[in-house]
Amino acid sequence: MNMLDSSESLRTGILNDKPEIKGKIINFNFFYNRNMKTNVRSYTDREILDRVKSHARGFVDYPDGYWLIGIRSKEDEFNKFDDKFYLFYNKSFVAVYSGTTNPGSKGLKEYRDYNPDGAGILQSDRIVYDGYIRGESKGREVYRQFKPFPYYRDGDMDTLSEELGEVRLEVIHAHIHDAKMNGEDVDREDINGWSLACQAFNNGLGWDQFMKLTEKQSLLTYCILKEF
Ligand SMILES: [Ca+2]
Ligand SMILES: [Ca+2]
Repeated sequence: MNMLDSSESLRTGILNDKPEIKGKIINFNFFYNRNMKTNVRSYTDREILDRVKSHARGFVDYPDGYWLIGIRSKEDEFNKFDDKFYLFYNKSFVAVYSGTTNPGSKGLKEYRDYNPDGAGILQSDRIVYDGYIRGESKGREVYRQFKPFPYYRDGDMDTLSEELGEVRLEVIHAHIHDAKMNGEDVDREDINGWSLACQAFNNGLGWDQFMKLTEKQSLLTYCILKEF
């Protein structure tokens, strides 16, 4: 099978608008906003798969079906959608999107409005199997967190999103969702209140594609890696 090289795709910046259907897998050369600007470097599929196996705490095996990997930017630019989401189908790369795996200004600076201990930061280098379920949040379809994903509370009020203090383990409604306004794609750059711990895609077209590809899948495995 012709495996895709995601790093090559990202470098060339070509949008393939005719997905090639191979068995159950819909292969895009890649799909993301051409103007996607993240601070995460590009990877080959193999690099990502190997890293999940060697670094994601909780790893047992590669999930069947679709699963998602967030890669958290080392640069950690304040309040920016500077991370990436890689969609795989078992061990095959499907697509890459931009977004955030960490809260923005509202979460980091105004967490006292909703939690006295700090902004929720999901743990990186961690995988949780079938921890998300397709459902509804604020009137639109999302993947809802329904199993605990280890997380931290960052309460130091600086501009960094950090894994500080004890590891906590409850469901904190850190859903996987879009960042549209009333269903309209505005291709946001600033996180503001769009993530208080949530995993948010900032490009609406990419989000729609992700949700279309995964529409028959109720449960989703999610992994977060630190940029490496
Ligand atoms: Ca980030
Ligand atoms: Ca901080």
